[in-house]
Amino acid sequence: MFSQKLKQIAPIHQSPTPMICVPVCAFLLLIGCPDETATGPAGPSSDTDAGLIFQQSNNTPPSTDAGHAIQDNGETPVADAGNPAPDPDPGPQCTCPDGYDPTPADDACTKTITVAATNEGTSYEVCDAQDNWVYGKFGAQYPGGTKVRNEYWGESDGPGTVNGRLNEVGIWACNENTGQAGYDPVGEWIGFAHCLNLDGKGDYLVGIAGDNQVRLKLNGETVFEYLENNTAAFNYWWISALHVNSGMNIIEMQGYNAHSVASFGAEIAGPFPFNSLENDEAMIAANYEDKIVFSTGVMVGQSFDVGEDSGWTCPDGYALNRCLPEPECTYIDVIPCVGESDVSTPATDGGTP
Ligand SMILES: [Ca+2]
Repeated sequence: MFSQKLKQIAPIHQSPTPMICVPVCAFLLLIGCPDETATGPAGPSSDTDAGLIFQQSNNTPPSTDAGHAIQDNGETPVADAGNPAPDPDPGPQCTCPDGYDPTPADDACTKTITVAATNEGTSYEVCDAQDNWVYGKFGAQYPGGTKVRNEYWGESDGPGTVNGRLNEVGIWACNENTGQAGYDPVGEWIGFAHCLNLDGKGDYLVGIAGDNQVRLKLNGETVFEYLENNTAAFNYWWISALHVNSGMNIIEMQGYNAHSVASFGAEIAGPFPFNSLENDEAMIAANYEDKIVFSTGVMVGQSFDVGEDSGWTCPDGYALNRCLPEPECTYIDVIPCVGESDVSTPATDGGTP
């Protein structure tokens, strides 16, 4: 059942805690190079987090953004009390099978089941990860294979140049002894859940990268993952496009450190008009930079929330719901309205709960 109270989004993201960027080159030289690269430390710290301007909160992006199609809070028709006009054409109504309710914009049917989340008893604080020139050195990679290399996405041929999204927003669990990002946890998926509660359907871009593996889920279902133990998971900023229906959607982003040095970065940008991100060219043309609504870069000082042996965990197919005042696990199934075959909308069925 889709409860209206879910529209109240808890302000779970506080302002980022400024981090004092401590040069770590000497430290790195002592401990050896980051894994997967034998070419030395990242050089002078060029962390520019202070220059990031993240205006978003965890709230639903304003529906009045120019240029996107989610604007269903428009004017209310003025009723003429003395001369009742015929009801305006309500447009196609969404009919749903038993157990499903129409989404707020009547664009799909959804079933949600919410159960308690398990607190694993261990909580990792988020620290700014160590920069490295190999992070994002090849730029962004889009689903169709197109690669875009520049300073924003990443472009480096050697230790003297450190840039790109993963260096900008990369984080990992703090080492409690040093107060800086450490190696641990090793061998555990950790990350964040971000809840979108939308008045209308839309498209979103997600960028993700990590040392050593990354995974992206929409409504409990994996939509992108990079599980190879090679350097590509952090040499590229991996872009995915998500179609999301109106109502509640949960995006979960996780990183996995196989060994040694760790970093994980992810960003959500949008909304963009529904079905507007159909190919690499459209995604490249979209204004990702100005539409970021979530970034790991603003999580420093907070806690990782989606873990396996730490943070919060949910049953398979359920997503950690941070729209609620307390974290809970929500299963979200989205299907087309009866009689419609909305092939443009990928199923976000998380499987039978
Ligand atoms: Ca690693």
